Parts: sequence; C-alpha cells; structure tokens
Amino acid sequence: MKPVEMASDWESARKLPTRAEAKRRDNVFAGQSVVENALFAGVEVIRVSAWPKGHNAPPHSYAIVHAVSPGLVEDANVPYEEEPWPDDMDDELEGPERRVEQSNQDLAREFADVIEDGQWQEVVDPILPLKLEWQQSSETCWQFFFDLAPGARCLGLGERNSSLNLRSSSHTLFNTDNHLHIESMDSMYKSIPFLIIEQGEHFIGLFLDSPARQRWDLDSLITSQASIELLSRRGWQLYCIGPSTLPNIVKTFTTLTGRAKLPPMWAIGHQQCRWSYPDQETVIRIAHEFRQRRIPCDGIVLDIDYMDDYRVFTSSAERFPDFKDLISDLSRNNFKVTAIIDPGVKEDSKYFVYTDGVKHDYFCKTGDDKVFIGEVWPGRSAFPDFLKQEVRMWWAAQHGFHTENGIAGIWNDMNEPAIFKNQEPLAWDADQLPADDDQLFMQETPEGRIGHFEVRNLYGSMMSRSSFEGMLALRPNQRPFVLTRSGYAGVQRYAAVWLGDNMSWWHHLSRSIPMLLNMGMSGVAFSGVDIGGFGHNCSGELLTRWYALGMFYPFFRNHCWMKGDAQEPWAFGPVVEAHCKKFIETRYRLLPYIYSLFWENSRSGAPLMRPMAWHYPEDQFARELDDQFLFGENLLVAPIVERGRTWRSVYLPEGLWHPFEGGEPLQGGQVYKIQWNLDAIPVFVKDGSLIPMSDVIQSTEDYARAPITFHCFGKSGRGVFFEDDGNSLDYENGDYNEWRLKVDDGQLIAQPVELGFDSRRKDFRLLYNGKAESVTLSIS
Ligand code: MIG
Repeated sequence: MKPVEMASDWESARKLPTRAEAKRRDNVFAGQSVVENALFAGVEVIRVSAWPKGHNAPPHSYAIVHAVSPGLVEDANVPYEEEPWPDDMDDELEGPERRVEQSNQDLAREFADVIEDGQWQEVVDPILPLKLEWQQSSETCWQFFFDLAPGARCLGLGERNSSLNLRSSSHTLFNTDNHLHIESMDSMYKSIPFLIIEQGEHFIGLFLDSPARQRWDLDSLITSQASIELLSRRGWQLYCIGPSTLPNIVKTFTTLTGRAKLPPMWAIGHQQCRWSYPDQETVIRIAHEFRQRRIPCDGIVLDIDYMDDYRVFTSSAERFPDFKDLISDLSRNNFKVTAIIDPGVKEDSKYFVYTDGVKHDYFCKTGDDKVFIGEVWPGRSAFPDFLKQEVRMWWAAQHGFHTENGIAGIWNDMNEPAIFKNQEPLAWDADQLPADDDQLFMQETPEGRIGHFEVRNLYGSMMSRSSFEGMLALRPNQRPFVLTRSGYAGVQRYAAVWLGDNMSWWHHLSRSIPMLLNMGMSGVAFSGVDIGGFGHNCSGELLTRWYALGMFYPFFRNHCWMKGDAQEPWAFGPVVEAHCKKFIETRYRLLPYIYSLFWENSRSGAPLMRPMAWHYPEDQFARELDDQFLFGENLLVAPIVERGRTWRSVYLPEGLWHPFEGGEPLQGGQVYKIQWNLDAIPVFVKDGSLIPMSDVIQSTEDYARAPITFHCFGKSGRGVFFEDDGNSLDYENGDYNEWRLKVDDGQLIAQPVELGFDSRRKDFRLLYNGKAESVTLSIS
C-alpha cells in the first residue's frame, strides 16, 4: 500500500465531487408501476415498484426476507424466494391495496397521483410533507425528488464518512475500497440505501431497494430540496416506512431486511489483529503476551500472510508449517482464530480452487464470455459470481479447509470487489450506465445475465452469505462469526462489519461515533472500527482514548497495517498498558449487559450504540449530539476524543445520572463540564437501572461460571439478565433464561420470562448502596 500523504492523492481528492444535486430532466417513463400499502405491527409501509418498458416486474430483491416470526430470519440453507407481499409478514397486517398502472407519461409521477387520491396523503402528508416524486429520465437513469422541511435531519444511509446528520451533503452509494478514508472520497465500502428523516419527534424511513449506483443529494444547496439519482436499466422498489418512532422505524426496516442471529459469545470479546503477523511464532508470542500480562482476549485474527502466496483456502508451508497445531494450541489457551478470505482466486492452472471454478463456470465473465481477471493480492485473479446459489454453495464448501483446521471465524475483505488500479470502475460523474457487457464483468441474476454495475453493491453481501452458510453447514448448530468489509441492506443477517481502513488520527476516533450510530440505524448493529486506527502511527494517548471508547464498539478489535508501529495494548509501555487493560476488563465486566443488548437486537433490530434521539426524541438539544451516545438504554458514553484534553462537556438528558465509577449522581437536562483522566471510564448510568456485570475473566470461555453482580444505580433498579450456552442455536428453540429483575429497598425480585436453559452459574450478587450480598435467582 502506498503512503497516504503522497501529494498526488490530495490532488485527486480535490477533484472529487462534494455535491451532486440532480438536475430535473425530461421524463421518459413508459413502463409500469405498482403501489401497495401494508401495516407492520402498527407501522405504515408503502411500497412502490417500478420497471421499465420491456420488463414485467422489478428485479428480484436480495435484501428483503420473509420474517417467519419476530427475530427469526429464514433458514439460511433455503434459497431466498420472492415472497408474496405482504400476507406472510409477521404481526398484524391489513390487506394490501394494489394498483397496477398502465404505462403512460402522466402516471409516471406516481407519488403525486397517490397524494391526490388520499391514501398517501393520509399516511404521510400531514406530518412529513415529503412530496416525493419520481421519473425515469433516460434508459439508465431514474430520478427521485423530495422535500426536506427546514430543520428535518437525515440519519442512517449505512456507512457514511460523516457526522450524524447527513443533511446538506450528497452521498454516493457504490461500493468502493475507500482506503484513504477521507471525506472527499464519497463512496465507502458498504451501501445501504435506507435513510431516516427526523422531523420534530417524527421519523420516516425511505428504503430504495436497488443494488445499482445511487446518489442521494440531501439538500446540498440548502434549498430544502433532496434528490436521488439511480443508474439502472432494471427498475426498483421504494419503501416508505412510518411516520413512527425511531425504534419502530428500525424495527420495521429489519423486519423487511432481516435481523442478525445472536453472535457466538467469544466474538463479542476482545480481538487482536495485525496486517500481518508474519509467522506462527509471532502469533504464539502475541497470544502468550495476552495471557502473561492478564489482558483479556478471545480472538486472534489472521490477515492475508497466513496463506500460500495469497491463495484462498490454503496456508503457507513456510511461515505457518503447523497451521492446524497452531490453531489447536491457541484453542487450548482459549483463543478463537479468525482467518481472512478475499474473493480474488489466483489464476493458476495448478490451483484447485481456480481450476474447479473455471471448470464449473463459477467465475464472473466479461461481455465476450472470458473469465474476468483483475489484479489483487494473489496477482491475476478470478472472481466468483456470488449471486448464483451454486457458486455460493461451492465456495461455502471450501470453508471445510478452515473448519478442519479449527478456524472459528471468517473475515471477508476486498469484497467490493476491490481491484488494484481500478478502484473506481465507474467515473464519479457518470450520469448513465455503459452497456451491460461493458461494466467490468457480467453477473447472473434471476432475470438473466446483466452488467456488474447493476448489482455491484451486492457482491460483498452475497460473499458473506456464502461464508455464513458454509460455516453453519460445516459446524451445525454453532453460530457462525463472519466479518465483512463490503455489504448491502440486509448484510446483518450474515456478518458483522468493520468500517475499513481508518487512520490513527484523532479525527477518525471521534468520527467512529456518528459512523457507527448511522450503521446501527441502517440495520447493522454488530460493527466496529479498527481500535488504534489502521493506517499511519498510533500513539500511547490515542490508543488509551481509543480503548476507552472502543470497549463500547459492538465489534471490539485492535488492528493496524504492517507499515506503522505496533499497537497491541502493551506496545506503548506500562502506563498505556495499564489503562488499556482496565478498559478491556471493563468490557468483560459488562458482558452480561452487552449480551442482553445483542439479544434485544436479534429480536427488534435495536442497535447497541444509539443516538440520543433514540430514547429522548423530545429533547431538541440532545438530538444534535454525536460526540456522545447511549449504549443500550442505561449507559451514556461520552469519551474524550481529542488530543491533550482531560475535560469535555457532557449533556445529560432528563433524569438522574450516576458516574459509572462512583460519585454523586448529577441532575439531567443540562450540560456539565466533566474531567476524564486517561484511565477514566467515560460513562454515566441512568438512575434506576440494574446493570448485570461479570467478574473479570481472561476470555469468554470462563463466562459460563463467572459470578454475576447486579449493580443497582439508585434507590431502586430495573434490569434484564439473559443467559444461554453462548454458542449454539438452541436459544431459537427456547433454550435460554431471561430474567426481569427489580430492586426495591435493597430487595431483589427476579421474574423469569423464559427458563429453558440449564445454567451452571451459581454465584450472583446484588450491589446496593455500596454493599454486595449474595442473592439467588429463583422463581418468586
Ligand atoms: O489492500 O489484508 O481493510 O483490514 O489488513 C489491503 C490486508 C487489504 C484491507 C483491509 C485491512 C487488511 C488489509 N486489506
């Protein structure tokens, strides 16, 4: 990788667009469209489907799933079928209203028509006057226009290098290896075309389901006009959700696009990575350091150099001669190992993955029917067409190499797909698509063979689907852990995500908060950024502050590139090490709380990291903050994210708030000046909460027997304790314990919601008013 600071990078960055408002062109729509209305547990959803002349339906959606019941997505081994809309959806439903329009120019302004006939107006107009209109402006370009009322705020939209409010800027959704991570490079690794508009206390969601390039201009000219430009020959579906509360909007969106299963317990522990630990001796040494220094850690992540010349599904005989023994050695020491897998398959006639793929026609091909070859780490490489079920199954089966070696997790990188020297395969200012056979390569869809740009944003999602389904098939009844860099709406069903190549810059530390908040509201809760920063060099102070925040990233991994200085928790000497250790230990102490938040996420889609507006929608001031956030309902995290600072202002919303590490509670509804020394845990706890905490453990292997303390913040407290085996899918059949806990006057009352799990845990304590006493969880 070339250094970031090369002048030419900045030259080219300067030429990149910072706004892209769509100009209204003529309408050429001559296809058909359908408008349907439905109700999902009381939330209105309107769906508009449109397809151009010559087609007879919108393209198959890979994002939408059939939710069998709340929280359960379909069996991963069953290929997705187009589900009838929407009789099969969960919860109460009202019959869909269906109107099929014949093609003609006037009806192209579908939304305008719907407003006139009453339905749309009734649902949306009185509160959020979007005045949404759309048209087809050319064979390959669709335009959407809507109003953003003054003061309305824009949230979500997946991975955006932006502050929380996305308004007054434009956003390109076209998956790109944005390894510079600078704002002027608009495209990121993931594209989730789901925007939440917040106006007053009302929220509305817009999901434009198309994996082709979209550019959302969210009022960049501050004239209250927003637009979307979609480059596709194929049509689309647009969902308008709400208005409702923010939790309801996300719940409905994740009913439509699916939810994550519970992660395996180890995957929410601390993980350590580096590009790359060059050989097995180094990996062993790193693992030993963790245990010797008693810094908790659950995962070691292997980057590309474990492979034989970057051939996927192999290991290097030179540097990792005892691959299998290494993994079992680590496993005996309670480390789970995750291995990276890139999509590029080395072109090599002696390499089985390549020859097999060619033989069965599994690789993407160019317009003239030749296997597409791009340069990536292995050199000239071919790229599987993950849109095809048989290709996903073949690729899934290759994961047997890893499961046989004892690998527990799979890391999918480079799956935009990134190709060296062709990081921007479609010019940023293109307003048309090239011909299908001139879009890098072609892919198979249910509608036939089409150009890659039409479905580019799906490549990473479908690759991680293959890894997820493969791991589940190879290790039945064990929850897979897959990590992906690229993805589309619905990717949460298959994988956790990290946000790619950030830098060891203070700005990227502070930026991680709004970026992860917007990811969470886009359906992807299990996310994090590289702790310490990926590129450039970290410093002791930066690493310390990064762990103080990072212990609240749902995905908790320290990672950096090879060129910079090492940044393991001990890399900057004893003082930094002691601080980082304390934060990592705090992560493990909070595991019971964190795990119950994952449980909540699997059922309702609620993210773990929540913007202030999630719980305080009426608080005008709180909603604008994105240097602090709520972690679940009860913890407010307000870290220091600037160099040299020990003080910051913290806004506490209504109620009483306790400093996490003790001290007098503060009355909310105002801003406080708070001092956080380098070792401080930058958290306030809401009065009246009962936070379940574990004793410190060195890995989650010891979690099942670890004593749990219910920490009551205030005179009374309410909380949840969720427990299961932490690894299998038995919880889906009720094999879990869920307790509702209540403390009044120092007395713990435990009420079981479900008692399906045979727990080995014996030690429970109640910490009340500074005193700890043993308690039992029993049916009262
Ligand atoms: O071209 O595998 O974002 O986490 O360490 C770089 C090497 C490829 C990019 C990933 C990064 C990873 C690196 N990869």
